[in-house]
Amino acid sequence: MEREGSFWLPPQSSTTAHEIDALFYFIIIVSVIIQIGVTYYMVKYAWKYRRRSHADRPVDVHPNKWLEISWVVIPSLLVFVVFFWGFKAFVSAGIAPDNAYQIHVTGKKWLWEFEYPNGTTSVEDLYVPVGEPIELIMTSTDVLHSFFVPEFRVKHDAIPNRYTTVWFEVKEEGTYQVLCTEYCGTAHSEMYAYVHAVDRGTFNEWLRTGGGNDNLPLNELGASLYDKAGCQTCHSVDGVSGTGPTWQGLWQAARPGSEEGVADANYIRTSIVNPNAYITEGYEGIMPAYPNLTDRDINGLIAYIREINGDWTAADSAAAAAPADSLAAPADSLATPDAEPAE
Ligand code: HEC
Ligand SMILES: [Cu+2]
Repeated sequence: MEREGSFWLPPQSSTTAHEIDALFYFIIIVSVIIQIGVTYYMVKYAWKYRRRSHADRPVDVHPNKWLEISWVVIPSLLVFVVFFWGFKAFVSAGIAPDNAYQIHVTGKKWLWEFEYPNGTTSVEDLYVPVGEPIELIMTSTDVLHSFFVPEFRVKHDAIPNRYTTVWFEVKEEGTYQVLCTEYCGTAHSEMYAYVHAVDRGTFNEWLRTGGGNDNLPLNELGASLYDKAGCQTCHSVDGVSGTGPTWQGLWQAARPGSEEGVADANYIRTSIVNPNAYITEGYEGIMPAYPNLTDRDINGLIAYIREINGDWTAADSAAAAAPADSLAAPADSLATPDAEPAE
C-alpha cells in the first residue's frame, strides 16, 4: 500500500486525480518555458539597448511579420488547449457515474457530519468502500464550508440551503484527510475529518453496526463520540476551558437555573439536545444542536462525563455492557431513553 506524492502534489489516490495533475503540470511547464523565454529576451534587450550617451537616437525597427503572428497564434492555441482540456477534466470530476453510492454530508461549525442511506450517521469519519464511485451530496447548516480531500483532488463548497455534489472513487484502502478550505470561524482550522476507504465487507459491517458503535459499553461509546461527534473541538476533559466549558468537574457541579440546580443526567441531556435551554455562565450560546445523536449515544456521553469525573465504576460498565434493551444502567442517574428533557 504505497502512496507516494510528487514534489508538489500529494499521492493520486482517486481515479480522477491524474487528469487534474496532468493539466496542472502542463500549465506549470508551459508557463515556465514562456517565463524563461520572456525573461531572457527582456534582459538581453534591456542590456543591448541600454542608454549609453546623451546623443543616442533610437534606430528604426522593421517589424517581423512572422514573429508577430507567432506570438499571437501560439499563446491563443495554448489558451484553447488549456480550456478544452480543463473543461473535460472539470466535467468528468463534476458528474458522478450513475451507479455512484450516495452519502449526505453536512458541514456545520465546526465539524463534518455524514449520513448513509440506511440511516447510519457519523461525524468526522467518512467510511467508503474502496474501488466504487462515491457521490457526496453536501450542504451546510450555517455558513459556507468547503470539503477538500487533497489526495483525491476533490474540493467543493458546502452551502447553506442548497445541495452541491462531488464524487470520487478511491483507488487504495487507507485513511485520507479531509479539510475545510473555506474560512468559517473560530475552529475552522480544526474542522477536519477522515475518509476511511475499506473493502466492501468491512464497509457493510461498519454500516450494519451503526458505525461500529453498537456493541460498545456506554462509557466507551461516550469516549468515542466525544471525538467522533466533535465535542472535543470545544470541550476539554482536562480542565482547560475552550470555546465551551471543560467537562472536568462538570458532573454534579452547581448549575443554578437547572431543574435540580446541579449538572445531573437530565441537565447534561438537555444541554446536548437543546443547547440553548441552559447557557453556562461565562460562555456564549453557540453550541450546535445534535439531532442525529440517538438516546443510546446521549447515555454514552453522560456515562463518559461521569467516568472522567470519577463517578463510573466497573459495576456500571458491566450493567451498561448488558444487552441493548437494558440500556439506561442505574435508573436514578441515567436519563431513560424516552424521558423528555426538562425545559
Ligand atoms: C462549537 C463548540 C461546541 C461543540 C462542538 C460542543 N459544545 Fe457543548 N457547549 C459549548 C458551549 C459554548 C457551551 C456553554 C454554553 C451553553 O451552555 O450552551 C456548551 C455547554 C455544554 C454542556 C453544559 C456544560 C456546563 O458546564 O454546563 C454540555 C453537557 C455540553 N456542552 C455537551 C456537549 C456534547 C456532548 C458535545 C458533542 C456531542 C458538545 N457539547 C459539543 C460549545 C460546544
Ligand atoms: Cu468550515
